[in-house]
Amino acid sequence: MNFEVLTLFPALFPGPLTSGVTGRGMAAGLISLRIHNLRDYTHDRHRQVDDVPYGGGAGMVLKPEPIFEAVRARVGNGPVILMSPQGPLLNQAVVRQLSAHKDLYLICGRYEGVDERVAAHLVDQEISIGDYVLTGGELPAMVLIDAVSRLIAGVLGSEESPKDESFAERLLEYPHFTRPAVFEGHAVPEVLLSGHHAQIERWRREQAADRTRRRRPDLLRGEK
Ligand code: 4GX
Repeated sequence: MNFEVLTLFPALFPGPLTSGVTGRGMAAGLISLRIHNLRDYTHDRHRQVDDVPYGGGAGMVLKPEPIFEAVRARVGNGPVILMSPQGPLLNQAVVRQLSAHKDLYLICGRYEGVDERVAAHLVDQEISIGDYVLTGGELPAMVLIDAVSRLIAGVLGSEESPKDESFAERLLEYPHFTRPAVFEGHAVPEVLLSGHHAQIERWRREQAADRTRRRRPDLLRGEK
C-alpha cells in the first residue's frame, strides 16, 4: 500500500508512523509513504500556496492550482481524499474499504481550508476523523494511514492479526487481563483462570455486548 500525502508541512511526516507496527510495515516494504510539499507545485516568486478569501473574512484559504497540479502529477490511480471536518466520519468500515486500494492520495488542508473547487472537482471523498477542530489535516492523515496500514496483509504479526473485523466494527472489546492474578487486592475474573475455553469465549462475548450496550448503544443500532 502506498500513501501519497500533499501537505504544507512535510517535516511532520513520517513522524509517529516510524514507530511500532507501522514502522515495521514500512521497513518491510509493505507500506510506503511519499510526501509532497505543496509549495513545490507553485510557480510564482513567492511560492504562494494561500490567499485571502473571496467575500472577505478572517484567515487564509489554500489556492487550488498547487493542489490540482500535485494531484495531476500522480502516477497511480487510487482515490483522492481530503481530510476535512466537512466529510463523513472515519470508521472501521471506511478504513476497510480504503485498505483495498493500492494507492491513496491524502490532501492535508491548513488555515480556514481549501478552495471549494478542490472538494468539488478534484477530490473523490472527504473524510473527517472526528467532530473537533484541528489546526491541519496532517494528524488526520496519519490517523487514517495508521488505521489502514494495520489491515494490510503482513503488517500485523500473525499473533495480532485482525481476526473478525465485522465483529470488531460492531462491538467494543471485552476486558483484557494479564498477570498478576491479584493486583492491589483486585482479582482477575475467575473464569479467565479456569482453562474452560468455551466458558471463556462466552464470558468475553457477554462482556463485549454488555459494555457496548452501556457505553456505545449507537454501535448496536448500526449508527456508527
Ligand atoms: N478531521 N481540520 C483541516 C483545514 C481544512 C478545512 C476544510 C480542508 C477543508 C479535521 C478533522 C480538522 C481542521 C483539518 C481544518 N481543510 N480534518 N483543516 N477533524 O479538524 O479531518
